[in-house]
Amino acid sequence: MNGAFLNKLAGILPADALLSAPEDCAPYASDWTRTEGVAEYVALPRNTAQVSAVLAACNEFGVGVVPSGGRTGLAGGAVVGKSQLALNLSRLNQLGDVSQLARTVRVGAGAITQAVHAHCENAGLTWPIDLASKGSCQIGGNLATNAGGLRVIRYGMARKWVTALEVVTSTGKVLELNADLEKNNTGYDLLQLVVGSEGTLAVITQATLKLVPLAPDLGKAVCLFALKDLGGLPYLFEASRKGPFEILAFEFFSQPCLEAVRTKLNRQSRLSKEGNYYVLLELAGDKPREGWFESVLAHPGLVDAFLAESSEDRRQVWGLREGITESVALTGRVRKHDLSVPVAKVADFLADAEAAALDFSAQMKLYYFGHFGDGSPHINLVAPVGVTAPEFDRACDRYEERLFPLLQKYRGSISSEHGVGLLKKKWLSYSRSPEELHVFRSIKTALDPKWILNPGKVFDR
Ligand code: 2HG
Ligand code: ZN
Repeated sequence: MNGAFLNKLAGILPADALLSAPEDCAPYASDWTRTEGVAEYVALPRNTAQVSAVLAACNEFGVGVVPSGGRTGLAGGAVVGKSQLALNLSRLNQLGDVSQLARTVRVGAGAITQAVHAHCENAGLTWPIDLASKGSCQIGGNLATNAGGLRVIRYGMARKWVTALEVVTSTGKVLELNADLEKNNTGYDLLQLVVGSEGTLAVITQATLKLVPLAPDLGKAVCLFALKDLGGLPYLFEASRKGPFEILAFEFFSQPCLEAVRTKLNRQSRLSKEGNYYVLLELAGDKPREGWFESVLAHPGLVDAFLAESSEDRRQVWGLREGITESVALTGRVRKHDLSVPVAKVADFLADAEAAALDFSAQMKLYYFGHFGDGSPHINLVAPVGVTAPEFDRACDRYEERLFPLLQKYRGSISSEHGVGLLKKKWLSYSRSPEELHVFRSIKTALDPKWILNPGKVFDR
């Protein structure tokens, strides 16, 4: 890295806020995808003024800068490339007072999501974005990637739950976007443009989050269903929608996922019969009407059900779903996909995706799970024991050449929630037209004329 640039950085940041020892920098080079990165220098600013000065310096010297938070991303969005500066926002972790009147809280980009939940709980409120990675991920990253999570069916994605952002542009200008207004109909919505832009348009430094009352535990129930086949999934979803009750989550997973959670994490299901697929239905409000379970279970595609009403039982059932990512990672080399198709088509799409994988069944195994109710299935491809990494990677590449055209046929999206980052970039044209990508590039150039912000992520120049 250029000496004059480094001297400038050293004048902006105190010594403990600029890391250069390889062992200190290494953890900041990548994310949960473990994609190889190279962080030679890591800036750890404490406040917005420092972020602004660092970005102005990067812009002046044309140095690429990779913003990051908890680095829990699953698309390689925080992976640092050669000669790029890692800009980690973890130290901007202030938690402001909760406003009961406005039902908001102002927090720093580096505030850990779970810490925000705990902070707001004291006031009987919560930020309703619930993610399996909540113990490590940070608000800035949640917003920069428009995170989804486990209760999108009830609350939507992260972008719905923010009323103001403080951001720093590529040239170091600090902008306050939207100033906490509930209604603001004055031209382009710059706040929403930054949300989901994966650090390519501006760096988020603070956010005002919208809160909701904590859902009362009373009356909350979690049901785990075992299903014989994929056809049971849309049936059960429709039956649940007719409840009548409020659906807080409608998640699904396949038998290999349950098997992985059992063997790797030693978590057991309380069902007495096995299925090929499982559904976790969380509901609140009114209980299902008399006889609802019996009538649903009479369907030939449903095998068994377990109703968890105590908080311990509910925790156990959620533990099966929440343990999948970790246990699959312990099973073998993984390639991840978070896809999106119209909810009415998820089961058909999965059947086709499974058929397309038959030729590669010796080199890779399919693990399905995810957010059925949002039309958002995750397909994790996993290397069986004895298959080498190059064999597995080749099979995945060939499978993807079938999977993505199939997805396009279903008018789906290559990423429902993890984002494009580095790893999905080559598939972006399956979800976005050349005309859209042209607009993307014009917006990028307008906000980041030298293309220094998270270079090489989402799309290329
Ligand atoms: C989830 O739904 C996350 O648990 C992670 O989006 C998905 O590991 C994955 O592929
Ligand atoms: Zn997910």
